[in-house]
Amino acid sequence: MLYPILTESRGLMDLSGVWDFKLDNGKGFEEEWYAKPLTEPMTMPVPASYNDLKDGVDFRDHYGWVFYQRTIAVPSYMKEQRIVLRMAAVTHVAKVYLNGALICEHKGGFLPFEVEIQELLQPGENLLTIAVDNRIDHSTLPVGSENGGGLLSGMPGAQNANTQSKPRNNPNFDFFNYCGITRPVKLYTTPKSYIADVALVSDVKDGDGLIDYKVTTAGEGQVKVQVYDKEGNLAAEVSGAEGKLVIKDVHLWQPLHAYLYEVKVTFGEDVYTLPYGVRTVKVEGGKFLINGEPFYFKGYGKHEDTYPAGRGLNLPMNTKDISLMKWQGANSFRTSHYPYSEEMMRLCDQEGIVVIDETPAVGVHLNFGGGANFKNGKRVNTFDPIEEGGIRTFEHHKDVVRDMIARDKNHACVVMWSIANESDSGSVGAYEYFKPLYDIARAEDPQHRPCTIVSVQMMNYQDDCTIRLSDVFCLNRYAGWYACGGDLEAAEAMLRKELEFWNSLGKPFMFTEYGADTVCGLHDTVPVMWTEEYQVDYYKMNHKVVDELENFVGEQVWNFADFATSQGLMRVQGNKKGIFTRDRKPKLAAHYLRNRWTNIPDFGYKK
Ligand code: GCB
Repeated sequence: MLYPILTESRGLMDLSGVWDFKLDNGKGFEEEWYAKPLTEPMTMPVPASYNDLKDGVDFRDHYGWVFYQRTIAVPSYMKEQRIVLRMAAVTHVAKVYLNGALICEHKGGFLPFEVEIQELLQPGENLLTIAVDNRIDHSTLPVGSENGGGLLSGMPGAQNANTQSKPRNNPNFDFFNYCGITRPVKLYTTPKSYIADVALVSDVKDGDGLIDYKVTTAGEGQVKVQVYDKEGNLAAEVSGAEGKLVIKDVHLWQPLHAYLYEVKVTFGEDVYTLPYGVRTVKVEGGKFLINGEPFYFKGYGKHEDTYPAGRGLNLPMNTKDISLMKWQGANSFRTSHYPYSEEMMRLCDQEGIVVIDETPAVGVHLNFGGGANFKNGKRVNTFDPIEEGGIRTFEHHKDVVRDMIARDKNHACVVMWSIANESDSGSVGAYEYFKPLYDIARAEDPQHRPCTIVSVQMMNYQDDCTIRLSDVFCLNRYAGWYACGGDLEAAEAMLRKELEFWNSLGKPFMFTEYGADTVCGLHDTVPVMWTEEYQVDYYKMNHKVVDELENFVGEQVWNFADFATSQGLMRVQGNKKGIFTRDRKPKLAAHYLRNRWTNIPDFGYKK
């Protein structure tokens, strides 16, 4: 799916701004709130998560539908155009109404969807309503617990469904269930015959860039593709909907040294341009190769999480985060635990930041941390048949893998797909659940990037189905925190034993998470858990181990910054594993990592 842009043939209108807003009181649909102006609406900015924007616990923790509304009018000179309404992300379910009629529905809170509206618009003002549902359960991604406490259910004090004062979301994941219209809503136009999609795959031979391209179109016309370099010189040109472009003496896109060409596609009257970096990605033996050189990932698992926008698009913070990463010598991050905004992906292309792109499949694990899940008194395993209470995410999971790749396939920054985070990948039925998802990812990605599942720490890691499926083993490991917390010596022995196993498998492996909660400003002369000193010692111990292992190709710390979560005994106003605070001030470990990472090359660290 193409990102909406302004070109010589395409118009673009951003509907960002202050919309009318109302929480559903249970009667919104019955009373058809979408058919007329909302009565006594609140103000609400779009894009943003609504939760932190008005005060009161009932507002923040609202369960169910909300209604957003505004009017739109489209200039009459656009009448002959195709007019598309595009929502970049609505979390988690959307029903879109125009003048009271339902015009589209969408499930999944982190990927775009669109609908043609030129035939539906009335002259003058039109009433646009977007109803948004934030409920999560065993059929949604991310997954919500249906039994109460969610991820924290194994912990003392957690409520189960029967003792909760009212229905609420119980995330089976460790981040706040921010929701609303979190990314821009836009109107764009195209000529009636238009470019629907572009797919690019590059290779490099004898210093030249070879780009296989495919343009999907609707209607009548001839396709022409031109590639311009940074100075605006024509570097390649070819006709036809499919074929090969050759760029002589190509400038490669390199980590932290981005170079983007502009690919200009013309089809009849329609013109679409996209920035494109030429680079190759390959896994060979125990190495992760970018442009044929062994790359070492240094960086983070992140969140789209800022105050008070929640998961709402925050362009200044995206820029600041990349600046902080560069200050530290980091070169990469993972879009934990959902696809990030298109604006962030485009920024990473421009800034040379390497990205592991992750679906919103988090919480596909009904027995997390040994916590059991029951139906009719019988223990239910994650991948048991649906009738017996097993997870119901499979069909939706296929959609999000497909849609993420459809959206992000041309980004140079994306070097690997993460199909899920910390699912129940060691249990019976996991292979059968995940194998088809890897197959889809491998078939849908024209660039055939490596695929992975980010795996959870478990006792029986030898049973992890990702061993059979992943191109790179991505491990989330907390030796010295959740395991052997406070005893770094024991943690070191435990970690070394496990990592030697992964090293012996002959494929590259890396940390996609490791970390220790740290309250900024808490210090001690002895490294005690939660202090800034402990966080530094925790990382030093982990690095001692991973530096010994030749197939270990990267360290992504958990987390870049402190972030909001549900409440629980292990969370102090959120998760405190950030190397930066939520407002991006460095903890002690930020300086330690800066020193380490500026001394580790991006390429050739593991000989
Ligand atoms: C994990 C999860 C992440 C949590 C983290 C933690 O393994 O993938 O979402 O936030 O642990 O801090 O517990």
